[in-house]
Amino acid sequence: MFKFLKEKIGNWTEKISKKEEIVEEPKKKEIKLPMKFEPGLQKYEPDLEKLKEETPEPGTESFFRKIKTKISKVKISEKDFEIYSEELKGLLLENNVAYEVAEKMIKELKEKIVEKEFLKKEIESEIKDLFKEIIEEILIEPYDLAKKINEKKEKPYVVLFCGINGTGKTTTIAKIADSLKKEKISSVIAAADTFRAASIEQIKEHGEKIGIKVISHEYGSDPASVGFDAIKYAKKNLIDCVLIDTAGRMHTSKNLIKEIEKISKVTKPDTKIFIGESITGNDVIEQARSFNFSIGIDGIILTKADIDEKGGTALSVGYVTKKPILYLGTGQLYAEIEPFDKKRFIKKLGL
Ligand SMILES: Nc1nc2c(ncn2[C@@H]2O[C@H](COP(=O)(O)OP(=O)(O)O)[C@@H](O)[C@H]2O)c(=O)[nH]1
Ligand SMILES: [Mg+2]
Repeated sequence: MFKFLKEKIGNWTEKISKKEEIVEEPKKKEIKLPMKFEPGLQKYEPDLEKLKEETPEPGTESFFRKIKTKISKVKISEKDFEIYSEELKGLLLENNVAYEVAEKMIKELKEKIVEKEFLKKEIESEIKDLFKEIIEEILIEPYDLAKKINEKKEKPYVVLFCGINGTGKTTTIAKIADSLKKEKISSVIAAADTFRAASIEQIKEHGEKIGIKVISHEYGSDPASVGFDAIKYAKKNLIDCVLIDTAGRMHTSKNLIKEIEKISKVTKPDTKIFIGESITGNDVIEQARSFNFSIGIDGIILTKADIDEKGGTALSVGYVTKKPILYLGTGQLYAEIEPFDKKRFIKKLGL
């Protein structure tokens, strides 16, 4: 994904290290005073004449002991940093890192490297490590959904999914229901997308395939009451978890946002998950921000990570909303969802 970064830091540090090189001064040679024996005084005293002969002029090569292994150090000046950080910022933006996140990363990198000395041979790996550190701090540690469900005493645990059309909500809900089932957590799906044509059939088909009950009403009916009925069904049948699918709404549409606010009010979810596409970059950040503003999201799932070559969305969306990324969708099959793992993600970025 972020392979460009690896290359960038490589040729960036190469340029810097060519530009400025501090060769550490070798230690001053200890000068031993030549002594002469003065018979009259019966003692040794410094032979000042010999000393003058032996002492080379300051600045000549032999004045300092020449050490064989030169220690080359590199210092990155603020001016150097400004030039290369502009390039780096451009690259981050091109790779779907949001502007404010790119700025923060560069500011932190600046604090960590400007006017600091690095060993020339280690500068590349050190900058990469510092960059990794910054990314690790930006990403919020995800919580474990199955653990949360198991920990809730009064079942069912209610999960509300939101996001705009076509991002993969319905597919992801089926994936999650399937993986919970494998962990011996029972669930029921609420087909609360009563708006989009064929949405109820689509979720019912998934339900049949994975063996999960789907509660549905008619098209055009109130989605909040579908959610409410699914919760009632779960209570009655001792089902651990209710997964509420909703219609994809544009985050800019006031009416549809009002509708999801109502669903949220009626079903009182234990967790609200925003689903976005990792390939959409800045748009997904705006969507997450506005859902977070209207219903307050708790976590994020980014779908289509299998076709995302950039990787910057994951970095930005969590930072902007201050909410963790819980899973990455990595394909269309039920098993193609993986818990978000910070270390693995950073490795995938090529750092
Ligand atoms: N490649 C890929 N496709 C996905 C992923 N998740 C969902 N999709 C596809 O995205 C399309 C829209 O998915 P859907 O679940 O109907 O989106 P919804 O409108 O948000 O409910 C479908 O064709 C899915 O198969 C994913 O992780 N990777
Ligand atoms: Mg859907």
